[in-house]
Amino acid sequence: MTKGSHLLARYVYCRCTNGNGVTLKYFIIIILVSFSMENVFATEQILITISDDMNKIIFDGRWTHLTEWKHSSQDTLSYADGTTIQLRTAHQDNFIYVFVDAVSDTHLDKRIDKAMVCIDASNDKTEISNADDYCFVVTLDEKEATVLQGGSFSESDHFKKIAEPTNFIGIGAVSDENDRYSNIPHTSYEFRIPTDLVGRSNTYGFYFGVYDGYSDKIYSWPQDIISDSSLQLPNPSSWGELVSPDKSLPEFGLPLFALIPAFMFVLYFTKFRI
Ligand SMILES: [Ca+2]
Ligand SMILES: [Ca+2]
Ligand SMILES: [Ca+2]
Repeated sequence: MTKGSHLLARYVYCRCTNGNGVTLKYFIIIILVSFSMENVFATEQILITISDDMNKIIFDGRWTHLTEWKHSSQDTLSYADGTTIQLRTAHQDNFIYVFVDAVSDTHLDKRIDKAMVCIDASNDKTEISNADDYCFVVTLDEKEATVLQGGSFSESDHFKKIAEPTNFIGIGAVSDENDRYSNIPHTSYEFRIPTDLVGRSNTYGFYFGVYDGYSDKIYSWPQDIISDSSLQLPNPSSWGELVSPDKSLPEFGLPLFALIPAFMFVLYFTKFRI
């Protein structure tokens, strides 16, 4: 069963009379799916879409042309101080593509402003990061990204820097007139994350943050994450989820669908007439 739901089977004996006055007896199996509302709705989700165009992305850290990221999911994130971030996500073949468009960050703090995208490959939401948690940190105007992998290395150090994975790309830049949301120059970041690293899943743990050096603030998703330090990565237990709804419905996985034919089969063969 998927997390947050429980499957219960109940057998009910039914003695009924049909329209012709014939008494029928049935054993009816009632399958109940009960959801833990706390688990299902406590985790925020971003829905990622499959795309045919992501392999055409030109990785320059900005909208290279007006329709470059058109065939991707869009999430508009608004913050209490008026800040807006446009997030675009898609997957194609062996990559997850993420575009963080920090529309409100018009203070161009080169080599300071940054965006970080984190994926919990198994979505096990541990309090302390583990080896399937990865964070990709891209700094404005720096050529190399920083890639971090989780693990308990010391009481305060739960991520370590690793070599850039093969085929990973992360780049930050200043937007230009091709930006879909604003003509005022601002920071934006493009990521290509290989599934060879994070695996293929319909549901990843997911977190991202945009750090603005001018205000010394981090704008994160999920938004209610409170961190001791603006640059400290929050624990995976507080991350949201990146969900691929076009592959399967996470809360109604295969086990339930597989039981429906079985239910019909049992119902048919337990029906009998006196
Ligand atoms: Ca681009
Ligand atoms: Ca994990
Ligand atoms: Ca800035």
